[in-house]
Amino acid sequence: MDSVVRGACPHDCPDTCALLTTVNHGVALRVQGNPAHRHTDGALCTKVSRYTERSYHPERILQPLRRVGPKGSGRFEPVGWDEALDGIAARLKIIASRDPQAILPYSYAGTMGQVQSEGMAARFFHRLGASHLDRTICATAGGEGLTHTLGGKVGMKVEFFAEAQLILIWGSNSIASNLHFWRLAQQAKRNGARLVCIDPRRSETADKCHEHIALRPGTDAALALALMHELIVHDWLDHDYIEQHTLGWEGLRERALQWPPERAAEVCGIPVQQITDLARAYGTTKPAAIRLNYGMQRVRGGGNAVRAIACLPALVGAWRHRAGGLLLSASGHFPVDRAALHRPDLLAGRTPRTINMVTIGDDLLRETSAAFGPKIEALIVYNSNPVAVAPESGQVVQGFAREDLFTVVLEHFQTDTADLADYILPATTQLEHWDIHTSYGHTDVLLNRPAIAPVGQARPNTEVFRQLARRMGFDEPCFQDSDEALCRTVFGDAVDFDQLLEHGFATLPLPEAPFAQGGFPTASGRCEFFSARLAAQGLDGLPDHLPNHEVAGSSARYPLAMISPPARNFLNSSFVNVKSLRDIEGEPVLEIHADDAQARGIASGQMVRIFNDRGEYRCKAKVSPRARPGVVNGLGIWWRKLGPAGTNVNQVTSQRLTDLGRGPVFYDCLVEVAGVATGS
Ligand SMILES: Nc1nc2c(c(=O)[nH]1)N[C@H]1C(S)=C(S)[C@@H](COP(=O)(O)OP(=O)(O)OC[C@H]3O[C@@H](n4cnc5c(=O)[nH]c(N)nc54)[C@H](O)[C@@H]3O)O[C@H]1N2
Ligand SMILES: Nc1nc2c(c(=O)[nH]1)N[C@H]1C(S)=C(S)[C@@H](COP(=O)(O)OP(=O)(O)OC[C@H]3O[C@@H](n4cnc5c(=O)[nH]c(N)nc54)[C@H](O)[C@@H]3O)O[C@H]1N2
Ligand SMILES: [Mo]
Repeated sequence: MDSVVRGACPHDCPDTCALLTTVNHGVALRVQGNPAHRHTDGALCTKVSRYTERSYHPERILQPLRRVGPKGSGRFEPVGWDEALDGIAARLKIIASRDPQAILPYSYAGTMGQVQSEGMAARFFHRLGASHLDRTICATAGGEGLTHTLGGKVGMKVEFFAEAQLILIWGSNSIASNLHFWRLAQQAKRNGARLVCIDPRRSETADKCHEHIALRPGTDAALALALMHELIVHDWLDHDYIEQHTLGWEGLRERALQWPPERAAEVCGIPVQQITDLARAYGTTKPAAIRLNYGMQRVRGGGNAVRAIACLPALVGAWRHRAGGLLLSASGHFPVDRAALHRPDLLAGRTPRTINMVTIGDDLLRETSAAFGPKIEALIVYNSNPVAVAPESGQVVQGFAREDLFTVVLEHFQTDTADLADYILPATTQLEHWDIHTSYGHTDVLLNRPAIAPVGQARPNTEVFRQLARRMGFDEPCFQDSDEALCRTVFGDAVDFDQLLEHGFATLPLPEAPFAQGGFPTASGRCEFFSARLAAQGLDGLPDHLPNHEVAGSSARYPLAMISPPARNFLNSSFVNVKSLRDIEGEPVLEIHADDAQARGIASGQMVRIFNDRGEYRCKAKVSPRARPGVVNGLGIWWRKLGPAGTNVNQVTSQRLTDLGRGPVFYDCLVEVAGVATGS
């Protein structure tokens, strides 16, 4: 008899879908979207509808492995769990006895579950006194920009986009990376809404919008300031809203008046009329909604760009309507009890140094010094594939290849990172463990119950840290908590756990139009155009356009700007090894505009070198109108070992940081491209 188990999609995507897994005699037959969950609406993306292919993949790691050959040789031998855990604990103890800060966790959002991400792991590393990891690789520039302006990662309720009359899809390829939002946008379109896509790449989403504004990467703040200029000049302003619910209007007004559309058009590389038309539409259409996404903040000025854009809805009073305003991330709405879950009290007064995950390449190569602290001697990697996803991979690989570095990787698969491990520990997939999920694209809590027993000898991340804690002699009772108990701890009494057990999801009780009467969660309670907090740090109190670190046209040797947004059928570097999905993507490609291709004698299908001072990678060129002149698109994120020359796009990206949030600048990168003669 088949049974159906309620769960949640674990992947790093704004949609966080509710899943139904059909199980027969302990075997998961299929995974579907839960029709009872409104946002999922019974539909899944191609990737996750094949989740059972991932769980039962023939190449899944199903037992602990220990390195035998030299680092990176790829030679491992199977070991029992006890032997592996004893070996790891023994090594960590020796390092910790000198300085626990020489041990570093490295994790991101392989699973977004509150329990299998940092639930037990944070307790373990706090108790150990390991270095903190600054988890910046995706969203901190925009997150900080938003928080300085609106007070948190808060915004419109996503369902009301369906009622908007104008939607700006800004720095988001929604069809690829936010499919359930796209369904709402289409509903709005059918009701007469106008859709505008703001993106240097002519994405699948841009194809389906009424208008596409193909600005240069990293110029969004200039566009936003010019829109403000037009709102002011034409008096398309909601004076009452500005007066009642904002802070710093006079300063912002003065700043925006320095940005006539002609100036922004020059910076953005777009026609003046596109700006003036967009300003008119935004200033005169009600309700107007902005779906901002993280694609536009992976550049030097990403934080300021988000600040500038986040000012727009207040200027026109868009927040008054439930279908007006802006959504970048909804995650700030969730009342997660981090103190109870992560137990920072286990630090017991110690204040370990912090390592930024973006600069792991450089940091693994640093020696002990007063400024840096101890050399990194051990890395515990879980829920992440840094060798493929972190910038400037030449450095990252060199760091991971250090013979004296002790690396443990908890994984489903033999990733590029696992290749460089000392121990690989088999992790359970979402079908095999408990978890509880927040979302950054909607405001429902989802519970994930295990549908099947762990495959092979796989264990949940939590269990690995529980077992390591015991071997390290950490005897606090919190290391005994079961996964179900951890699930209950995440929200405490703030969410009815019995309802989650019964239905699989619960909707947070939030107002339909959160800022219709102001009430922003900032210090002033207003939308802060001017940030006293930033000014106190010696930074600009007002948002501004900050040019890229690597401005297009500034280098004769590297004249092309490169962005590297995700391929539709992968999720960052996850799923690259699922053959049916890899077959759809084909092989790594670089999209290049016909003019740029012609100037270099490059034809579609030809192998090219993409290079700068940081390195070089190779893939096939695709001459395509999806690329604008001067900008090439290296779709990501392939596993290095599956690429033609054993590298991927991050071979050329840089470890420089954003203006706010210490984030990465993946899309702020100059390169040159050249054809490779066949046979070379
Ligand atoms: N299918 C799929 N879905 C995913 C992911 C995936 O890898 N695959 N990744 C997930 C993750 S981790 C995240 S963070 C989100 C990311 O999803 P998004 O936040 O949507 O970000 P990106 O996909 O990085 O970029 C979105 C668009 O921004 C454009 N862009 C690049 N530079 C600029 C710029 O300077 N200005 C503007 N306006 N646009 C720019 C890119 O061309 C791209 O089309 O998606 C999640 N969903
Ligand atoms: N050039 C370029 N680089 C980028 C980006 C880009 O757009 N361009 N995007 C950036 C962004 S937005 C992000 S978020 C990062 C993403 O970087 P990562 O968070 O590292 O994401 P993934 O590459 O998906 O790797 C996640 C790994 O976790 C594993 N995993 C999944 N679930 C579990 C589990 O339950 N337990 C354990 N132990 N492992 C698990 C998966 O098998 C997978 O190998 O990449 C960044 N890198
Ligand atoms: Mo991300």
